[in-house]
Amino acid sequence: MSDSLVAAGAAAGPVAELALTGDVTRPARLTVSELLSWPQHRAQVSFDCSTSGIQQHRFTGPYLHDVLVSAGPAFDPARRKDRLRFLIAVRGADGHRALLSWAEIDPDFGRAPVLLAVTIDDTPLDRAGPQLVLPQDRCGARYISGIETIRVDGGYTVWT
Ligand SMILES: Nc1nc2c(c(=O)[nH]1)N[C@H]1C(S)=C(S)[C@@H](COP(=O)(O)O)O[C@H]1N2
Ligand SMILES: [Mo]
Repeated sequence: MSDSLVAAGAAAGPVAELALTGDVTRPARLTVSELLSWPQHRAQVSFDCSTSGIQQHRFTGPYLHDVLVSAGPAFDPARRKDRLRFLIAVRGADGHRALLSWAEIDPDFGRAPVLLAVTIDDTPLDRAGPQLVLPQDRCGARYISGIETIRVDGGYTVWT
């Protein structure tokens, strides 16, 4: 990249960082450009918003499942039953939050092709931060943008 483009990027503001935390052996802080190191997938989606109506977008990015597996979730990957109590809590910089279950995105269970998008409609999300993309959702509310934190949780407090 040319020096002028680097300078333009810097002038437009700092890049966002996503914190990957919770019951994982390798917690991480990831920028959008670091999310490009996982295999990239495309999704063309349509979702309904109660305030703005139907929206259609194209997203690219890694599977959420691939990124979370890299962080080393605290279960035995060989034992399918062990994964069923795990939750994934996603929070945007504005405080908007939603939960997924681990089983929802696990290839052995719900197999939902959820993306951690790095582009929306060909626009990079480096400064805004990644966006959750759930092609299986009819409603847009879980398409959390500007993701700041993803916490993998073994549900230890839920089951007490
Ligand atoms: N961070 C964040 N992401 C969010 C929301 C929000 O309030 N904060 N709203 C959700 C809702 S309700 C919808 S329908 C989609 C699209 O909303 P938008 O058109 O406001 O982007 O984004 C979702 N992602
Ligand atoms: Mo919405």
